[in-house]
Amino acid sequence: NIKIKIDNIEVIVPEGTTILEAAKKVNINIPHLCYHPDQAIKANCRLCVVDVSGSRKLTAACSSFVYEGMEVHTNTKKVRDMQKGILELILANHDQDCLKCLRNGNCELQALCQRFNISKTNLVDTVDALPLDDTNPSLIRDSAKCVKCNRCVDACQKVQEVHVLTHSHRSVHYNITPAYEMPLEQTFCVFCGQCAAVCPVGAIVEKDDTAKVWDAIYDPKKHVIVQVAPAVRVALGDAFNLPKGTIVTGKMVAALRRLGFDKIFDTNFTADLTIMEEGNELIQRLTKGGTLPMITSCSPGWINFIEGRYDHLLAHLSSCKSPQQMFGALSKSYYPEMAGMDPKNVYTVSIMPCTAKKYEAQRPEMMTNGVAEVDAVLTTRELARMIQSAGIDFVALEEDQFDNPFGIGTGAGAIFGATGGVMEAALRTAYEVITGKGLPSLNFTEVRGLSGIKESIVLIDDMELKVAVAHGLGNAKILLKQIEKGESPYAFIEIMACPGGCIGGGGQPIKSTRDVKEKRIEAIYKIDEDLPLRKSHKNPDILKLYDNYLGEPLGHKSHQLLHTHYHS
Ligand code: HC1
Repeated sequence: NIKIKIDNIEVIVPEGTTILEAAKKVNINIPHLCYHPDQAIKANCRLCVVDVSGSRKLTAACSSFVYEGMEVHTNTKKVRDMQKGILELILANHDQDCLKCLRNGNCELQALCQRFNISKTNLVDTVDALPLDDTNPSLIRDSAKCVKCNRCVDACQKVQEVHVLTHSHRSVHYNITPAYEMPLEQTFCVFCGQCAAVCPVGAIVEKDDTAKVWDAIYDPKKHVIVQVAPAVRVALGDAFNLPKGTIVTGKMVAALRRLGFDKIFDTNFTADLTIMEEGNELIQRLTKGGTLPMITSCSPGWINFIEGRYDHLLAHLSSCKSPQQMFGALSKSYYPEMAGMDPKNVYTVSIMPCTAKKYEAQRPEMMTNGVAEVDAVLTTRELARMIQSAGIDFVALEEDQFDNPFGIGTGAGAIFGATGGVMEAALRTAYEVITGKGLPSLNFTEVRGLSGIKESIVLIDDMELKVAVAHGLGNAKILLKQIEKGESPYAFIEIMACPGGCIGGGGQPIKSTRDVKEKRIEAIYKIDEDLPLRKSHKNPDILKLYDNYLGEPLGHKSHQLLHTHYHS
């Protein structure tokens, strides 16, 4: 361990700790923009400069490691003047129309300017921006707001290995952009939104669809129903300053009712339905032959990735639509039929942790009876803004419950929201369906947690089923390369585009750092543990749905409504 002094406070930290991290230990928050706790050191914004005794120059705290006896001063006049100067330069190159920005109130640059009492820059406005990129359904890039911190580039290149965002030009013309400054739509962007999740300002944000949803709610001819994804309920509370990982299911349903939705349903229900279809598809491929390993298909960022980069492996994908789209299909078929409504009057909204879900809902394959299955997708952040804009005191709300017939989700549906959850849910069902016996333990702990790739061998009667889970597209690539070489030892693979699974989705409240993800994952498994039903094939409403409408898993009607195809 190493002993240093920061602002005359003694700190003892392990060797290899940076000054910035050491300062955090004693609650000194050194200003920074490019630093992100889950990313590699970049040291390009230089805002974190500090004065180290004995050094003639100021030192970047994010990239300098502590040494025995070091004395650091974070708050001298020289340091503050330098930090203020850097901030003013950044601000001079930044669109300052904060009222129009989705990150207003949750912007790291805004917070730093407030901290340094900078209300208006005296420097000449040097914003020299590329046109706003709003050509795709998921994300908006506004280079007039970019602070060139490179966090998005890191997320796109090092974590997701998608390599769309990169640098262009030099010096004052330096920019962050896709190659040749192309709009995202024309690139291999998968719309996962991991760039937006780490952006400190409003340079990359979700496409805001809240106005569309308000219009539908106010339209007396529309019957507006909403489904909520498994991972939203463990993250929405962040937007209302609740402790990270607070489970807010009941309050969330109450808030949706107050917003004016006619019915509030649970995507966990169609997550259970996905398991019925996908589990049976796996059993069919295992017993009757079919492409193995079979890979899950519910994460649209992942689907965009395989379609764009690994289209020769498309046969490995399960043909199941995602739970969002299974819900959408039922909402325009079974639901209006049951309620005696014209499907055209049903307006279906999804609340998702994911920006790619906006893209998924607009795919031409996702139409039922000639109408879009899902009419609008809002991210968790957009839902939070709707609740705030309606003046609802979220924390004070009494808990409410989902409506029927899509209101019951089992624990297996709930855990879809965390990496490994789809695999665990599928194994709970596949084991019992194949063996006809009850599982000795429902918890497949080997596929849980934040390791990049997890694997497990499950014994089903005398069959050894080898399975793997990857989250984050960089990790997915490793498993795909094995398949390409014919060396994959697995029968079934779960892939989720976002690190941590949906709890770390690109549309979740900012920030989703590793410690926050851990809390959300804990909350997801708590929901599962506390539910009386924890296996999809035991969901009574799913069984009713098959009896009354679908027939059997993989049957004709299921194929029509719940399965899809992929293309390059
Ligand atoms: Fe997900 Fe899924 S788990 S993809 O992460 O399969 O977005 O939460 O809704 O569709 O259920 C997201 C979450 C979500 C789907 C389900």
